[in-house]
Amino acid sequence: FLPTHNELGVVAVGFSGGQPKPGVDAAPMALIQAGLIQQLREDLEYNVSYDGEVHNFSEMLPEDDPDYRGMKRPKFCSAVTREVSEQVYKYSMQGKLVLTLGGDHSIAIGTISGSARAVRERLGRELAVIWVDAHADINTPESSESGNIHGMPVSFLTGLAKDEHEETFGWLKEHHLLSPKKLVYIGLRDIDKGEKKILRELGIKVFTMHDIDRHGIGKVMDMAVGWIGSDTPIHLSFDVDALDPLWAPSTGTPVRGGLTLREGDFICECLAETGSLVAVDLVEVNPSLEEHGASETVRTGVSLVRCALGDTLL
Ligand code: HAR
Ligand code: MN
Ligand code: MN
Ligand code: MN
Repeated sequence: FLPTHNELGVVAVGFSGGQPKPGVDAAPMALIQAGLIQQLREDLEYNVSYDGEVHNFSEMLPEDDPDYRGMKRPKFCSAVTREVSEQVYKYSMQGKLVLTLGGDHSIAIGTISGSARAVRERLGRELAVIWVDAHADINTPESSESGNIHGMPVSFLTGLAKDEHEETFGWLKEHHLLSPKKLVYIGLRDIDKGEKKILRELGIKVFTMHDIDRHGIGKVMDMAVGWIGSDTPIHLSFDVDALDPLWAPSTGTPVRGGLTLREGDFICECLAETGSLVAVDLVEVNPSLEEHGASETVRTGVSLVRCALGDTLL
C-alpha cells in the first residue's frame, strides 16, 4: 500500500483561524523560503507536486461567523478544513505521500479526514495516526475552555464530537473518521482535565513526556509502532510545540519540558523507517512570535520534515 516511491504532494495551508494569534499563517512560506521544497526535490529526490501557492482561503471567510457551541470561527474553520480534506484526499488517491504545511493544528481535521477516506477507498484499510504534540487537542466544543478549534481536532476526527450542520463540521462522514484504537500520542505534557477523562474513557494510547523520560525515546517508538501494528498506513501529525521551547520557541502555546531536537527527529526517522507513512503534517510554527527564535523554529520544522521523509535512512 506504500505511496508510489518518491511521489510527494504538498499542500500549503496558511490558516490561523483555529486559534487567536496571527502569524502561524506565514509558516508555509517561511518553510518554503528556508528551502524545504527545494531540498525535498534535490537532496531527497522526491518528485514534488505543489501548486506553488500558500492557500489562505480568505475567499472562504464567511460574512458572519458567530461563536457556536462555544467554538470560535466555526464556519471558517469548517470550510477551510473541508477544502484541505479534498486536496489531501486527491493526492492520496493518486498514491502520493502527502505533506501538509500548516497553519494551526485545526487543519488536521482536513488532513486526517482526507487520508482516512483515501486509505479506505484505495487500500481498504483503516488509517493509524501518530499525533506528536505537547497537547492532546481532543477537547469537544463543550469541554474546551478556550473555544479554540486547534484544541479540538481529534474529537471531531474520532467522532466524539459531531455536528449536524454541514457548515459546522457536519460534512465529516463515517469514511473520514479515525478509530481511537488507531491513535497514538507522543510528547504530551499539557492536558486539560476534561481531556484526561476523554483519553481514559476512549482507551487511547498515550506516551507522555514522563513515559519518554522513563523508557527513552527508542523504546517508546518501538511501543508506539507495535501498538499500531506493521502493515498499517500511518499519518504523522506533528505539532512543533511538542519540542521544547529551546528548539521551537516561536509557536503559539509553548510548554517547557518537551522533546529535544534529536528526539523529535528520531520520532520522524522511526516512522520513515516503517515504510508505512502515507501523510505528514507540520503545524503551529509561528514565525512572527519570536524575533530571534523564529528562524530556529523554522529550521527545526525543516529538519523534522526531512527526517519524516527519509533523509537519514541509508
Ligand atoms: N487544551 C487547550 C485548548 O483546548 C490548548 C490547546 C492547544 N494548543 C495547541 N495545540 N497548540 O496543540 O485550548
Ligand atoms: Mn496541536
Ligand atoms: Mn500543541
Ligand atoms: Mn497553538
